[in-house]
Amino acid sequence: MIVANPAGPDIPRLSRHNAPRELRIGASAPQETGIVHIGLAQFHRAHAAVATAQALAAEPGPWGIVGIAPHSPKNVRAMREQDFLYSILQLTPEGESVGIVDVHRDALVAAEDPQAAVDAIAAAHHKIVTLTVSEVGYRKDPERIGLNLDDAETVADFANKEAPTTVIGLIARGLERRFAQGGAPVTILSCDNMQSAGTLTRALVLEFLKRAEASPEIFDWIDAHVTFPNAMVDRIVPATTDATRQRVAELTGVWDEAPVPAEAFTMWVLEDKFAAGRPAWERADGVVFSDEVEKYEQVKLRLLNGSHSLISYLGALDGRETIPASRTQPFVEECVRRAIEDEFLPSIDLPSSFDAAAYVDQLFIRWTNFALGDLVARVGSDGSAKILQRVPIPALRLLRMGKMPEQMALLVAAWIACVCPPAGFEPGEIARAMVEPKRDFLREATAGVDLPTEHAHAVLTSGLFPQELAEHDAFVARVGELLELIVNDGVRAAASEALRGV
Ligand code: CS2
Repeated sequence: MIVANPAGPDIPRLSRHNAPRELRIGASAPQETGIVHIGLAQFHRAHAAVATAQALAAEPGPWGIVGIAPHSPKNVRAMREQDFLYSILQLTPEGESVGIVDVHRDALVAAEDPQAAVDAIAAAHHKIVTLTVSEVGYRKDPERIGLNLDDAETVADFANKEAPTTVIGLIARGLERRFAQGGAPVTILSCDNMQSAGTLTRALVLEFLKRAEASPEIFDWIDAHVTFPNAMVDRIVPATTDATRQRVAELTGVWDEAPVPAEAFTMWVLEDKFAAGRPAWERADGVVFSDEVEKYEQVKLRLLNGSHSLISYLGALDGRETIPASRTQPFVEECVRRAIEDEFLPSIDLPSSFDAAAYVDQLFIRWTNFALGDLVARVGSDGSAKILQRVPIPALRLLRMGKMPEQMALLVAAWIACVCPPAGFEPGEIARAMVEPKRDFLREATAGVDLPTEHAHAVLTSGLFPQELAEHDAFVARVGELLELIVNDGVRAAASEALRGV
């Protein structure tokens, strides 16, 4: 097909026939599918899909992937039009390179055809269901390891056998059908930035089935034949822009509507607990099988993701559009270093022989990737769900010792200033570009409140945060003071105050 390329002459649409062979990453998958992946955005396409292509080059197997997008048709449509191929545009300070991934064999949108999604999860030849649905997708209760029962769609799904709308609902219904069809073993592999991601997913699925009054035998079957390994997944992947598409077209000579920009770094640490086999992922770049995955999750969720949030909210309020532009401001770097050394690192149970200093050095280099140009607004999006994975544990650890987690308080204050600004405060267009599903909820929780200190109190006690943090008067007051400084004197004044301590 010839597609009008907005920035140049017409060039052919990427397809299996015209994809330059020498650009293929790893091997193409066979027609036979063995993996269902839920969440067809950037993370999976630049990570597990790439690892699968490389594993297939080392050891062929029935590991084609069926991609399921929960709601967005964008990548599904684009990939369908190009035989499911797409490119990875790797962007580093040293230069750029492009590779083409060819492991997907089908793709669908669950919201358009929930039955097809449930069928795919239930099919006996699918041996692994992988997930990258982001923190928000789990609809977890902020307090306990369980479903958020205030979430109307989750509750509606308990009675909705035919067309579940939530991800946990889809998996639970898929497992129910699978059990009814003979109960072939399967692995559910969460690849999201959640602590104990596999254990959590299992708890959510089991709670869903209980509340949906599933037949008692299914629980024994899940115990014996369904595994939920924990995993830590890491590769920074910004959103695709027209510039990404244009550059890929220049490098490949074909038009890819859905390429993924990515850094070079890639890491996947996972538990080897697979119920029905797996690709030879250990043969792919950056993959490690380990019994210490939960420790690696702590490392990544706090040192990388937690710092990322701080860089993002401070940067947005300072008018910095990208992560490298923010991270290279000396006041941001200083806050992040203090957060890492005083608050995150002491809260982590490090994996054995893990070189934390080298990891942190590498993080600062990764965050300085101007070529990648990761946006502050991307990282700052969905903060209400992300912060819960990154802030409460290190904050509460210090508070219980009678110390103030200054940088965690600053992070929360800056987040509030960005996504739920106190009356009269304008956080700027970078903060306004952050997607925050709880914006309306936060606006209601703070309606009629005047002072920034009261505003912070209203946010922290709105039910979004765990009770122990929300009821910690000194922490709530400190967030309020820092928010007041942001509003009156700017984010740099608040950062200086947090660096000085109370
Ligand atoms: C980021 C992550 O969105 C965020 O908050 O911290 O997407 C981060 O880029 C990835 O986890 C890197 O592996």
